[in-house]
Amino acid sequence: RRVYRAHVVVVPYHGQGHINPMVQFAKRLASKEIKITIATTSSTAKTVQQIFDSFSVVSIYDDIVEGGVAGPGGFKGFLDRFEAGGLKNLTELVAKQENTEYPVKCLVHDADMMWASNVATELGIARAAFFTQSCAAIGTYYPMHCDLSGKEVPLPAFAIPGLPKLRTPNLPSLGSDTGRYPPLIMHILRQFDNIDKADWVLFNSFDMLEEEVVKWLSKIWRVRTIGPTVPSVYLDKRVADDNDYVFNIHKPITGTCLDWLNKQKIGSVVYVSYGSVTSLSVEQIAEVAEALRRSSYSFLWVVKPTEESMLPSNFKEETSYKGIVVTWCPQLEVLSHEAVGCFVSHCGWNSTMEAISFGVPVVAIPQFLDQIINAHFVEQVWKVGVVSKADENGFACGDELERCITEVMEGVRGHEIKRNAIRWKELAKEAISEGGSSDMY
Ligand code: BUP
Repeated sequence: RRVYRAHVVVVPYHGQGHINPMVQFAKRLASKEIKITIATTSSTAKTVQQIFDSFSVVSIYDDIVEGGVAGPGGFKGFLDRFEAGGLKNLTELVAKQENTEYPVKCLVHDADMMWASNVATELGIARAAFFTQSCAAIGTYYPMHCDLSGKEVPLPAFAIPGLPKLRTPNLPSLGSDTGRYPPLIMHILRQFDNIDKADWVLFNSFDMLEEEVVKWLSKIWRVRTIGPTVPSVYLDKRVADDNDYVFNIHKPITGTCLDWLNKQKIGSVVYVSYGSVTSLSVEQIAEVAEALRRSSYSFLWVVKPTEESMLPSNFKEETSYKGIVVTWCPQLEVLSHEAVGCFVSHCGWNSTMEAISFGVPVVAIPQFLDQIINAHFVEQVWKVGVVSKADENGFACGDELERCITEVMEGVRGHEIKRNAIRWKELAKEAISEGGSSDMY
């Protein structure tokens, strides 16, 4: 019979970019004799349970609260239903454990679901808020929240200590996009509503990676960096059998691109992905296609199923001698494959951390929100890649993308970038290893 030190309930938000970091963290906790219950939506619960049969995974929402964002009230209506249902069901779940051998000692909740902290307060248990964005991105949003809620702003967003001075184009795209994303932006800023009461504030990052920002945020909250949250098998190999990842919360993936990668030369492939959220326009797709057609390197390009029909006619046939286009790939296996030479990435935080963890140089093609500041760090702070410059249409043209790919793949700069990428990979491994800065919990 297993004996545990404590029982922790982990409450991830059900989006693709949120599940993995929190489930991976749960695995790390479980390896330290902590009993884990994961509470999530019914379909995510099913996927997570299939992959991780050692956890208790419970559903606290019917899928996913009547109609999701397409239901009554749009995004805001969905969030309100989500919150009301979550509060009730999570309270019941935790309360039910009270007289068992392992009552719940702590809630680890996605910072996106700040209402979960009210459950902890009401039931008198500890709580940790988990951010799935970088310390720097959160550090730039926080003063905006203070500003809106009339609190004293700890420091202006433009002067995070120890960082190169950030200019407006490097900041998360709040200012320029308020018209386009108001409910989303307000949702992001709500993450801070009662953050001051959190017992811990967790980040999927590591101290060395964001040293000065971590120091600054640690003066405001009890910050703990716990990343990178990639499976142990890829880094320190300390957690037994830790090689699974929820690659796609919607469907299982097939392995065809790995067979193709196995046939490519070391460091010869450009891996291109705009992530699971961004949808490209026909014009953008044409520019990426042009860059890949002209580049002297092979490519593996992930497009959305909806984008496939937007590819230039005959593109797949004409480039089949050097590249493949897929609608999903097992990104960790791809990034850790020796054939991959660089990652053309939208720089979502998971993708950025994964590139850092595997020492893969980046061509950054940020689209919005925190991707902008992540891309800035990639080029200016960690020096592991270059940011492609947008033209008057707001995206990188084929020439520019091709130039960036060449810059990262070859020459003196490419060599330096590769060296830096390998150094960060080693530091990431050190952070997560026993006694490392991300192992202190
Ligand atoms: Br696309 C894709 N395969 O083809 P996001 C993503 N992933 O394994 P991020 C795959 O999904 P945003 C694919 O490794 C990451 O851990 C990927 O991807 C994996 O996250 C996870 O959504 C989520 O692209 O971007 O990079 O944080 O900010 O857009 O959510």
